[in-house]
Amino acid sequence: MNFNNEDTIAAVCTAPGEAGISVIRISGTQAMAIADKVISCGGSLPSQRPAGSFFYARVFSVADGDEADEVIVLIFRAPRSYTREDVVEIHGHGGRQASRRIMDSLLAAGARQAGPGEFTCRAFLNGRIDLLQAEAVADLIRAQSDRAASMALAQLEGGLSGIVISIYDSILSETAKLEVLLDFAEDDLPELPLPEICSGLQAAELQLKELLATAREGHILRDGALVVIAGLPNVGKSTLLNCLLGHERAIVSPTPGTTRDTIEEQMVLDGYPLRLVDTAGLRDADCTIEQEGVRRARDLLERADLIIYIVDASVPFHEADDKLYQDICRRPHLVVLNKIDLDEQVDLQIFDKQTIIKTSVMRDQQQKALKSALAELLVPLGGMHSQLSIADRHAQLLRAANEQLHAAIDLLAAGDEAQIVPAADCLRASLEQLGEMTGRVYHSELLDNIFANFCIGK
Ligand SMILES: Nc1nc2c(ncn2[C@@H]2O[C@H](COP(=O)(O)OP(=O)(O)OP(=O)(O)O)[C@@H](O)[C@H]2O)c(=O)[nH]1
Ligand SMILES: [Mg+2]
Repeated sequence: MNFNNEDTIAAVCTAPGEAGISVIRISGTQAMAIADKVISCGGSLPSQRPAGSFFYARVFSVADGDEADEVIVLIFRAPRSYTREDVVEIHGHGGRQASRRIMDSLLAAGARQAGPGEFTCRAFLNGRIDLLQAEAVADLIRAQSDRAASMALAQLEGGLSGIVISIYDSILSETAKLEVLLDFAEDDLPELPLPEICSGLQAAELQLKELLATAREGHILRDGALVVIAGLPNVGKSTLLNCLLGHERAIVSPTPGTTRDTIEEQMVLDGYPLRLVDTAGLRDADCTIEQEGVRRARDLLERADLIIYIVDASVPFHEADDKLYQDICRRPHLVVLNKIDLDEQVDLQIFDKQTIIKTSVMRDQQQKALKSALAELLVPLGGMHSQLSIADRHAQLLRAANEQLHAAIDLLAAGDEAQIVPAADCLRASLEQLGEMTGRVYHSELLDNIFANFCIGK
């Protein structure tokens, strides 16, 4: 990506399409000068208006002087703006044409089209937010559910940064104590305060582990819990998918083996984003297409965060059911005993009573109980325990930081002064990993990876 941070950038910040207004933002040292070239606002120039002012204006094309749009303009002056640069925000009419005409004028007047996330990248580089907060901006925009949005907002307001900085500072202060010891000549070493340093480091290790324990929660809220509907053919899997979604997404028929491919849809249940997948009925199929469907179903079962295992109550329990259930019961799961509107034939002995919901999906019986049982199972997976949600990038860095920290504690635990140098090396490596989380330490490839996932205009 390699943004040139000297350029003055502009982009449409609102989503394209029909809407009341569209917002175009200009940021950089030339923001006011460019605004002066294209915006007419009565007697004065935009650059003469005070910070924080907003006013009615017209935007004109630099090329031919034609009017591009009738707008409201907001003035922000560095450093009191999103990017900490001079920013001019133009609120024009919605729809594609008005915003395109304004952008054409701005580009002709010397602005450069902003890349994805470039405004937020500048906010980071100019020290207004750290990297965790920058990532939270993208999380908030992309949040699929109320809970995910709350988590992102807490992170944007510095919740996660505060904890990471506090762990960083604790390790740094113990490292400083070790480094003081390194300055003493061997014979002049004071009494070694290693037990005290070790217990300071152990407290930091505990905090690190607590943070790592929220990784699953973060994954569920960001990506959605992978909920896989599985069972033998013809038990009502596709009927259940349709019922949970509230529309006829999958084909339902009395012919066993109807669903071949996996069918994935997104939904929100009780504030949790879900990736709900209907699968092919699990059996030893003769046909190669169905075999592939069954292979895909098994592959998804391996990756599922939660399995909905459906059993047909109207047929005697099948040996294949037993085998399947032995695998599934070790994972987070819910057994749905379907078709209870028919004669109940199945023997329930093998199931854990706690996890069974008896229903007739087709007849719309017990839908509420089914949904609340599902929501209850999602709580321990992504349960808002901590108001924190770490992403994969954070989890990797935390694991690496923890390994180094743990190694340092092990080295120091013996109280041997010869281990002070290697322990200090481990602690510095641990600090480096934590620094990458907040962006205290960063490299351009890291920024490219993070901001490439942003939308243009943010
Ligand atoms: N009586 C009764 N029939 C049901 C119920 N739920 C589903 N069915 C019927 O059972 C048959 C199979 O339903 P599907 O939803 O296609 O079953 P499936 O598990 O997706 O089947 P495959 O895709 O072939 O593996 C259809 O004829 C449904 O109408 C129910 O609660 N009661
Ligand atoms: Mg089906």
